[in-house]
Amino acid sequence: MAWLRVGSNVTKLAVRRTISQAGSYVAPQRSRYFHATVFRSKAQSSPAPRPVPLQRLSDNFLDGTSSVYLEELQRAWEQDPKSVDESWDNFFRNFVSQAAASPGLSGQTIQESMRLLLLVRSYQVYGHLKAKIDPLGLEERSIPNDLDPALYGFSEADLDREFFVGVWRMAGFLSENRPVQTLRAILERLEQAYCGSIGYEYMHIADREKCNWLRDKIETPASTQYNRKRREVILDRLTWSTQFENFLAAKWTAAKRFGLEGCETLIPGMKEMFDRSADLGVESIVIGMSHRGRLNVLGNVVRKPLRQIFSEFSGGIKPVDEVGLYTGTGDVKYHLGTSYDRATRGGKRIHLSLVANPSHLEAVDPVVVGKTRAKQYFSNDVDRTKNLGILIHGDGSFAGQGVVYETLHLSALPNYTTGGTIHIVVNNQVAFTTDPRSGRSSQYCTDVAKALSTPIFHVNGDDVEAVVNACELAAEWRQNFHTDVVVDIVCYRRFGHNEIDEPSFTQPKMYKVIRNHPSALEIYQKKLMESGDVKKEDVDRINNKVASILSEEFISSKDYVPQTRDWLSAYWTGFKSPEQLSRVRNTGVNPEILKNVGKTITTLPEQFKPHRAVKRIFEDRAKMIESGEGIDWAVGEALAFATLLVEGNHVRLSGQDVERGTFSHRHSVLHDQETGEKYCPLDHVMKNQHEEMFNVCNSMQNEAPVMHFVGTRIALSALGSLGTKTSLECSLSEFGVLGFELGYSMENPNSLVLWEAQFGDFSNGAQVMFDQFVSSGEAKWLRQTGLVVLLPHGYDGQGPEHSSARLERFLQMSDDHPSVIPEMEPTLRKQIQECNWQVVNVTTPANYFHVLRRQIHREFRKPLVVMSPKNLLRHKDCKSKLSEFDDVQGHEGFDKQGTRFKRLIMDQNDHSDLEEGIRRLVLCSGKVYYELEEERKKAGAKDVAICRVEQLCPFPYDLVERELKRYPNAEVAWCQEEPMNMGAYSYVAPRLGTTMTAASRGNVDDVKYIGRAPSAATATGFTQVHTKEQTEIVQKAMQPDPIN
Ligand SMILES: Cc1ncc(C[n+]2csc(CCOP(=O)(O)OP(=O)(O)O)c2C)c(N)n1
Ligand SMILES: [Mg+2]
Repeated sequence: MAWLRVGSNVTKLAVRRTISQAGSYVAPQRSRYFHATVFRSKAQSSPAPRPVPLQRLSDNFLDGTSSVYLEELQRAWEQDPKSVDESWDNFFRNFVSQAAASPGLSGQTIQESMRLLLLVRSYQVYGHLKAKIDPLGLEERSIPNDLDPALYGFSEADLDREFFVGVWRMAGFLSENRPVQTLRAILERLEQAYCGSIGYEYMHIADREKCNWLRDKIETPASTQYNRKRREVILDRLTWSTQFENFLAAKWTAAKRFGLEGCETLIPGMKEMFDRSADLGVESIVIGMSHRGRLNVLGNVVRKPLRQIFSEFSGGIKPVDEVGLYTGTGDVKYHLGTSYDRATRGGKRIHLSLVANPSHLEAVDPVVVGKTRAKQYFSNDVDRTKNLGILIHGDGSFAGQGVVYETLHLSALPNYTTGGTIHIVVNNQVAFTTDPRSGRSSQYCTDVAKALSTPIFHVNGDDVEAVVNACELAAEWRQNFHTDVVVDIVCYRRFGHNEIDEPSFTQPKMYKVIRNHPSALEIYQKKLMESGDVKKEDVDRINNKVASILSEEFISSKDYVPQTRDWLSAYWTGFKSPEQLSRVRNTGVNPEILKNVGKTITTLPEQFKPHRAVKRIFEDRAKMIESGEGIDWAVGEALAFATLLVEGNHVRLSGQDVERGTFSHRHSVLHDQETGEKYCPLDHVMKNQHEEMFNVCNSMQNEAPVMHFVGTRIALSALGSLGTKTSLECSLSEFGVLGFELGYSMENPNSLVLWEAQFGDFSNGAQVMFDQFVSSGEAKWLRQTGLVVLLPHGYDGQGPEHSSARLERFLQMSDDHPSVIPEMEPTLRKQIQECNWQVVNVTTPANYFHVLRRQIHREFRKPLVVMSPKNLLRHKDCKSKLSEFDDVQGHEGFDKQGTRFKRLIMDQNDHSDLEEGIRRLVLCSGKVYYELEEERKKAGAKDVAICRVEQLCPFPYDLVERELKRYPNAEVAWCQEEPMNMGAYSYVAPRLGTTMTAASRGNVDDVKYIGRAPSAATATGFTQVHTKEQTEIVQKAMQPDPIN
């Protein structure tokens, strides 16, 4: 039966020729295909079939058995329509009624109907492979056989026969209400819809409603037409985009600007996308993009004043000397961020912010999404339609950088969704010097997005109207379906990677074509003038207007002086820059409030049936609050969250398994053991508390409903759709999730945003975030963040990947000076403000409480890295009294430092201001303290003092000096668990040395080291070796002989 399967080459050619000669049908030109694709060989082709009796028919789509079945089905239906399934009833009804209505249809067999359906479907699925999306026409790609009418048995003779192609519950071309048409008209329309300047990839989306919506948009011809007025606006915008680059090129001939030439249509595309989004309710857009075209987007889309851009381009003038003006270290011009309000075509106003980003491609992606999510929370945008995130990517980086997937992967998680990000790829078909063939394994650079049922519109970047159309469609999709969407603008890069690069070294063929290729503006001007929509005078008028404004702005740029810090925007008004003094405040809380919130967070609803062990934990917690004694780590943390919540702050804790806590200590969300329902005590510290005010997001998969208090009763809320604590998945990602939380934290200072690594060791998966954003973001871009990073740390014998948290990395990036002691007088101290971040390793629940509260109770924001404990979570001595949390003065537990964070904790042996008999002062940080204390007791080494440096960075010079004075005869040692080349030693030693010099106690050479020897691995994998090493460390710290 092989002859029945596929049409012969001869027939196929004939059909193609006939079709291509017919009117406006666009003939495929093989040389213009964009990317090579390997498809089935055509060698098995055979003669085209004519309609055959059903029982003899057998082909790919309908084997013999099914055709007989079909005939029988039709017969049965004719006798009784109800005897067949509803879908077949619909099918036959349409088929027969259409046949009756059109005499030309009488010859249409069921097999032909089925085959026609498959042909249409093939266009929907594979049409993009034939679309003319490459402006350069360089890459050949073969068209799949599936788009060949001959494959379906149609020949030239069928072109003018009439057919009906309706299908039940299908929109667009296949909708059941479609009129009867000739095969020629059907093919013509399919080519127009699917094989023009836009290639649509959407048939991988499983949802019928979404597919139908897109089919309707794609297959309805009217939706792609623009009237004269719109065309003039598009022309104006394209002129701005093109002339902006020309102007920069003419004025700064040798400067790197990563121009947009070759993709100038991005600007009208983005502007139309924003206009459409605003029409559909968007009020604020957060944009992230890399180098390419950034200046053009800043000037023409975000509307940063051109004079400012030109001024920065001329050398980046530092702002004038304003009192307290912090200018940081600055960044290159194509990394800076900004935000403005601008009017839209439809007369609305929209707020646009472009997030500052580092060179690291795509690293800004999760930051933008996190910031968007925070905006949605703070503007009560519950259906996520007012705030939108837009990411602009390069083709190489979109395909290559893993953080792209990590970001996409967050898009549907309830605690991370933003209701859809719009992605635009500036696909110039090259990455620096690398061709797509060598740069990715996939057909398209956008294939990663298909993992998420994301529609992808590949559009020819030379066809500005098609770009605008795809951008508008993306905006509509996002507002309708609240999921991600991708616009892939296939374009080229007119110049090299940057303007001083020679592209012909590596892409000679491509650049030969580019040299003679007209710009998108020239193409559009010609098209509009030929169509009569605009005249030569109109084109000249727009050109002259743009040129003269650019020149005026250039002249003004010479006198431009930036006056204000734009980082103090919106919620940040009144916050202090590193150069403006902000006084240290106490962070203790009124005892009554402490008791009240303490009660709320330790009491469970009566009907709730927790796990037995959890029940006990909560009973113990309740006792801690009641007695005011023995507060443990989890309660200390919960009290910090609860008190911040009652003060009106937002608290968000994110990370893998953070609900329960990796070490099963937190239990912030409880599960009813009978019903599976969840209960989160911290959701109830306020009356009518917003469900997202406390947001804990982890990787548990359970989708149980959440219990809410209604008065004294408990009600079960139905599963909400967006952003409720009903489905608490978090991606198993570090880079993406940390970036998200960073972006989230930057929106509003009145939010405590925490990211917890499963073990601190895994944080290096997010190293780019720490290096490029968290540690240096304020210095480069003047943006503050109070993000808290919790990194479980401590040597407990759990092996090399579960002990270290790489404390040394964080300290090595700290910018407090190792040999200069800053002003430390309490009323004048700006040490933390001037430092890039804080690194702490705290040892008591109360100190943890205060360090978290301190993040909010100050007039500036600074990232906080916490080496958080593991075994201290349950350590019998790691307990605090409730009085250490309160704001009462003069009672037990209130020392000179007041109830606030203690940067250093003095020896616990009640030492006086002068202890001449102490022979050694051991300084340490973190849980090793408790082991040292135990050994001191065991060894009876009362002449050894132990101080805890709770805040490593910035270094507490003043307090260390005080302790040095207290023990004038003591040998000074630093004790740590880590190997010598790791941990805090290399950071502490020079600073301790500086303090010793200041106190006339020697210098860095006099700092004694107690800890593990240098090592490549962070820890041993052998428990016995670990125990031996640990014992040696604490014994050495107490040894009678001096440390050498
Ligand atoms: C993470 C990272 N790796 C490498 C680079 C160096 N680099 C800068 S641009 C570029 C090519 C990017 O190609 P593509 O994404 O296609 O963008 P295009 O420059 O073509 O617009 C590379 C490799 C970088 N900036 N960031
Ligand atoms: Mg590229």
